Amino acid sequence: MRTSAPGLPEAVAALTEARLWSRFEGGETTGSTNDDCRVLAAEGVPEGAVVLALEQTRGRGRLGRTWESPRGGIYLSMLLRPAIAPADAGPLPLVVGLGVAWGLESLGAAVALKWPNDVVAAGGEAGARGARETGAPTATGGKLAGLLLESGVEGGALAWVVAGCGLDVRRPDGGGAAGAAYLDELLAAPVSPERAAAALLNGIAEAYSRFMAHGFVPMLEEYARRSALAGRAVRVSDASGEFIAEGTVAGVDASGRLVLDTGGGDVAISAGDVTLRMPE
Ligand code: BT5
Repeated sequence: MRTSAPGLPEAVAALTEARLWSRFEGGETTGSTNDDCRVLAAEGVPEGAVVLALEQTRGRGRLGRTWESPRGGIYLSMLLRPAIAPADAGPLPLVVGLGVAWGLESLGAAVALKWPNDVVAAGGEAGARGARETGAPTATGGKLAGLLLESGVEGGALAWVVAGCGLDVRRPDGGGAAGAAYLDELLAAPVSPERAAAALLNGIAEAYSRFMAHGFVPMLEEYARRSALAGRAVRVSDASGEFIAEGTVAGVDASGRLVLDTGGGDVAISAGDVTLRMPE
């Protein structure tokens, strides 16, 4: 299943400072690093294993969607075994997202977080202005990275979490995925996929260890500062595209839920897809 490119796991291991990551696997091409990492989870491998690939043939997004995974990106999945109750795991995707943001910032990229699981190029005021002028439906920058967290519960406890991250590093020939952004285009100089992976792993380890030590509440401000949605008018829909709610984003709460001011009171949403409403 995995074809080994000598060097990818070793190269990333050598560049990664965080001690959380204890085992590096993978290679050039695989189906899905999340699938490979889930095998490790089922085998009882301890927390801290990382599976890497330079290309995926069956990259998965959420809800059965596809993650386009050509050469030029980096695809990685991390095995975590947080000793927390399943009910307390809500903030984990946001924690990992914040770690990805820190990692990308350490490389010099300006990024923002789009609840629940997207890391986008920072749009900022210029992006919002551009969207108003062109009538474009989104005022955030393009999607730079996506996260897919999967977990298993055994005997009422969270037994494993596989956190998968796909990062667009270099635009592939042919233009790339619709609405995607590419790390190289945000940086003064190109970065290797190995270095990008190590930066992500360092950032995620820092965010995860802070979360495990102190919980999500002390991280809320760091998250809010990078929010691509704060104050924006949005619509949230469920997996089948059915309307859940719309309103102005007030923030995220201690459980990682998106809080919307609907005009008739606040609602907190734990899962869904967010689209920005057209500026009026
Ligand atoms: C995600 O899903 O954003 C989660 C993506 C997780 C991918 C990683 S790669 C390593 C690990 N192994 C896997 O098999 N998966 C994980 P979602 O929010 O459902 O977004 C999917 C949508 O993003 C698609 O429907 C497209 O619209 C868009 N998309 C697909 N490929 C993209 C890309 N390379 N860059 C930017 N946007 C993309």
